[in-house]
Amino acid sequence: MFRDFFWPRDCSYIYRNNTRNLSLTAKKNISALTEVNGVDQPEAVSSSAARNLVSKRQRSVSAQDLINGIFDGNITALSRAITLVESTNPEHQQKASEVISACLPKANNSVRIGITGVPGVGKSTFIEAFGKYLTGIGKKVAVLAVDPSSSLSHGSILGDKTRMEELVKDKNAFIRPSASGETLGGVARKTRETITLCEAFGFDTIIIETVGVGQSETAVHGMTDFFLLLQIAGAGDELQGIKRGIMEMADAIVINKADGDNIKKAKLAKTEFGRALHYFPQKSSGWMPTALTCSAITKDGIPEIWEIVSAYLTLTKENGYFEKRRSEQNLEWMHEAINEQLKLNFYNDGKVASTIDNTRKNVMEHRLSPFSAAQELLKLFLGK
Ligand SMILES: Nc1nc2c(ncn2[C@@H]2O[C@H](COP(=O)(O)OP(=O)(O)O)[C@@H](O)[C@H]2O)c(=O)[nH]1
Ligand SMILES: [Mg+2]
Repeated sequence: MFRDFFWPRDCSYIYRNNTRNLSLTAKKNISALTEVNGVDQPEAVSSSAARNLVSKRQRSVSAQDLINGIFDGNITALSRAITLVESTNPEHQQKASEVISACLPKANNSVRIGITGVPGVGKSTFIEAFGKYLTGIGKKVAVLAVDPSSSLSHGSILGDKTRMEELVKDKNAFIRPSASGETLGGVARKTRETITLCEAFGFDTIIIETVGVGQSETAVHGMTDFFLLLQIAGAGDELQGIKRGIMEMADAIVINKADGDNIKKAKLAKTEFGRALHYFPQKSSGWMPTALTCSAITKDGIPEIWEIVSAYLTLTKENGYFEKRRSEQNLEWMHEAINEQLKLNFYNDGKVASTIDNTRKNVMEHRLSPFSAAQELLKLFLGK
């Protein structure tokens, strides 16, 4: 089991605080390990040993050490690198980008599967069953999530850990709670970089869950090879209430909870979805999306889902779509990174920050058109 799962979302603070305490004590030339106030120092701890420890710890987070650690299969190094990716500290970001650059050449050998569906449909339970099946056939599985709301809900995956009891204990699986962030763009960037790190580490199957709200499906679709929509059989009119765009993105629709009394309804739903899928325009991958049923509880239908993913991989690797799409995704990644950075620079600009509240007020009170307001702020930012 990888410890990462049980750690607080940002475990780096533990590390930082420890290091800071040690540095202080070392500087004051008191013996080390005074992290707990009120606990007497053991006489035997020498200050030189403390200094030694501090320097070791500091060295252990150099970009090169993290890179070596990731390539050596050290899960702590992977977790720390992900924490750097998630950090907003510019120094951390610099280090993260060094690690990512080194990881990129090793990071393409995988299948990335996106999973979406409304809350309650069984995504977490499904990922547990599917993930266990995959590690059972020798795969190394990393589970990540894109959840732009997670700063409020403290991470959907973390909240769901009881649904992934077996996978959490599996030495060939790694589950990382979603990155927090205010913008979907920011969260998506962090997730993409985390994918790179996980792949360089040696995970060959990356599962990315989306909470199924807002635009997170589009973001996850944009970073995966295969997109799976989970559904449950409803009251008969299955297609009601499903966003057309999501159906269009799906490479497979899986009707979950096909167990007990529900089997018959699930089969009917599968037929209805299968028929509906035929009305969508042909995909540029050449793949014909399919509808299936499964039960994440009884595990019925789980192997068949992997068969479908495998068939998709065979087809798209043969016809060149797989590589082409990944290249396109890389370009998209670059553009998104530019957009994100420009936005960040704009909103963090001193002149913009000191004016924007007033400009917002003028726009809200109809004294200034939104377009002119944007132009004014951009002029300030660009210095023109
Ligand atoms: N009967 C049945 N219940 C399921 C199945 N999959 C999930 N559930 C139940 O559905 C509820 C929601 O599941 P969860 O995995 O948390 O859904 P999520 O919100 O999409 O992640 C839980 O009570 C699960 O036990 C299934 O295949 N069959
Ligand atoms: Mg869940």
